[in-house]
Amino acid sequence: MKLYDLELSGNCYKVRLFAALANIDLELIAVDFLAGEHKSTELLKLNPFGELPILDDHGFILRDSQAILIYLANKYAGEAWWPSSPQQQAEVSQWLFVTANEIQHGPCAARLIDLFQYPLDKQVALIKAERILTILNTHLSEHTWLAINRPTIADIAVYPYVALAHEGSIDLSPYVHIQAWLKRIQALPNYVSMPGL
Ligand SMILES: N[C@@H](CCC(=O)N[C@@H](CS)C(=O)NCC(=O)O)C(=O)O
Repeated sequence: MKLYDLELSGNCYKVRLFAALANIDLELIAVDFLAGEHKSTELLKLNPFGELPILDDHGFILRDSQAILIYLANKYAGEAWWPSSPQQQAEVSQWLFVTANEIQHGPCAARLIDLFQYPLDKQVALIKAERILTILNTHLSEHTWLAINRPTIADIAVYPYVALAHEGSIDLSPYVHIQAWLKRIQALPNYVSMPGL
């Protein structure tokens, strides 16, 4: 199974991290992002959105890191990371959508501006980041994990851009419950890191 990958991407990292935690073998295909390889004809055929990560599971092509986590967990890791009950799936899913919205437009956007000079509004990103980090911190003051009282792909999806928030000049020190949760994730068996963490 191949992952078209960028080492510095939190979206790619969450797939690498989950694969490590769930003992799933991945062949990493490093994409030359700076040279714009993700927008090449060949890669646009795999993902018309021109984004990474892209998974190729023996010819089954999948884009979007949240969709990839669901697919891998469902197919290769099962109940442990992606529960089968509708209610539990919904509880996990609501955090996957937070990743694609509030996390993406908050701490992730702040990092894209500082690290990669993306033309986004830093003030807006910081306001959005403060809102989601406050909500997350409150949730984690009462919960060990984001959903269903155990580590799931919800934690893995949300983790990277929260842990990398300092690269968008966001200080996590006021968010003590988030900090404790980051440490719990880092203590999971087979945890792997990425540059910046
Ligand atoms: N919703 C997508 C977002 C993927 C995404 O934005 N990937 C970035 C790298 S972290 C990318 O390839 N960006 C290309 C661009 O901005 O042109 C996911 O979760 O995989």
